[in-house]
Amino acid sequence: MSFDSQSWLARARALIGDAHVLSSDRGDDLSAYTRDWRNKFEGPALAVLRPANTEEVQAIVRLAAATGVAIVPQGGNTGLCGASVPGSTGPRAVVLQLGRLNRILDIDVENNTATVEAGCVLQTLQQQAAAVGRLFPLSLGAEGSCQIGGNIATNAGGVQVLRYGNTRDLVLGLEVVLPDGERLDLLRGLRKDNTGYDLKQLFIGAEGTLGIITAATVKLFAAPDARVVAFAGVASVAQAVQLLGAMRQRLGERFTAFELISGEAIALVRHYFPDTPAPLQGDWPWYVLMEAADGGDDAVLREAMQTALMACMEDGQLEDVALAGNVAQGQALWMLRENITHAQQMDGSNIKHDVSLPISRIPAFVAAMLPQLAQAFPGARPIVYGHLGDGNLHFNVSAPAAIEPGSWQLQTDAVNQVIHDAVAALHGSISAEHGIGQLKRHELPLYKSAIELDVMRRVKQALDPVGLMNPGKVL
Ligand code: FAD
Ligand code: 2HG
Ligand code: ZN
Repeated sequence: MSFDSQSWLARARALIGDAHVLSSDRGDDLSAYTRDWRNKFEGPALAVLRPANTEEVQAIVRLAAATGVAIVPQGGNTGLCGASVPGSTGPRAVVLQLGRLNRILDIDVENNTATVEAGCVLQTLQQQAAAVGRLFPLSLGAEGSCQIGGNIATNAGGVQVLRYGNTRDLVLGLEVVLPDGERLDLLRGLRKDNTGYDLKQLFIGAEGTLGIITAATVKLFAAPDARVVAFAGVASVAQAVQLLGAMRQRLGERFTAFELISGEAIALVRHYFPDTPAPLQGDWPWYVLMEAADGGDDAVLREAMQTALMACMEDGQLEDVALAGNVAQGQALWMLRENITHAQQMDGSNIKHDVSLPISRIPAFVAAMLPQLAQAFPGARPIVYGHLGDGNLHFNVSAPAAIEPGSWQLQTDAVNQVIHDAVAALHGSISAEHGIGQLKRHELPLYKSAIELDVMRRVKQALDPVGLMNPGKVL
């Protein structure tokens, strides 16, 4: 039987309301939903559907399953690997945008949990938790627009993993609509539960390929009263790794963030955001942004941070350091770090790498990679930074200054091979926190064992045998 898109759209509109089914045939502009944040991936969608609640999600999923229409779940569309938009080939698809499921259902202060709908913007959850003296620690540059459902579906990392772990470590319960429209209620706020397989883990980091997350119960923590930010110049990545070890030893659980930033990355941010102040007098090849947080008095934490940093300086673990004097200065230091992605995007074409390695191996990896890239791709500009405290580097390579527009992306496979082969040789990962999506789908079989891929395919087959849940992503 031939597919009648008009009657499909009419059925969808009857299920969730006329205004919440966007389609190009009636003049709606779908590009904000069908093109990814980097403008790298774009695919056609029959419609963009914006359901209001779990029941409406179920109704749409059932309609799609019955009519062979694929579903691309979408949160804030800030993902960096093309997983949140339709592929350019594959089955007819709709984008299921979760933004209207945005309620905070419950904050249980005594249990230290929040239960939220999937479309709640991360920053809103952070703010609502703070309003009751609690911290939701997931923190990343896109927090003003990414959604908790997207964070869970990508197992997002961010800048506080050092202290609080990845998103996976923050999720206690989930509600999921399965590819056949069944509602799987795992929405529990328990810290201990050994009643068989931990099913929620399947959906965390699955990039929407196994079902649609509609709600989650997440952990909250005591909101720290004191927070201190420091910015150090170091002579090498090896020195930064020594500094990391020494600061963790001295500050313990109070140490919450340790971000490595290359001199090139700082220069790029200061070029595109000229109001950004220089945090240190001199120039260093590498910088480190550190944060500590604790309950109690700001002055006490500041004193502890200062003492630790001075000891590190005496021990030769850093070259120069500045401590933010107040909240605004701390935020300005963080903007230096958070604006790197934007500055590199403004600067033109770049090939992103989101790799993780044992921290001890990172200095040798960087030392080997930089000359190797320079030799293989003359003029290429590595912009290296990342969550060194988690062993996660964004080893992004910007196009040589004099190059035909568009031609640097043609080098993607060749550049990836140099970097990812080296990562694999050191038993690292080619995707530490951003995921696989469309971007690295063809590389996954090169770096993951056949048996791991086989088990992943069996899980996919068990939950989504027809393959309509975010097809063309991950596997
Ligand atoms: P989307 O981009 O909409 O979707 C991402 C994936 O999740 C897709 O596969 C999509 O199908 C799926 N999905 C979305 N919602 C659901 C749902 N409800 N149910 C099932 N599947 C769903 N990432 C990091 O890990 N760390 C960082 O530090 C970081 N910093 C960033 C900084 C900037 C400036 C930008 C633009 C991105 C950054 N990211 C970072 C990447 C991105 O923000 C994260 O991956 C984020 O978690 C994606 O959330 P989202 O709501 O935008 O999801
Ligand atoms: C970050 O750490 C994000 O800032 C984005 O993960 C990294 O843009 C990138 O490559
Ligand atoms: Zn990152």
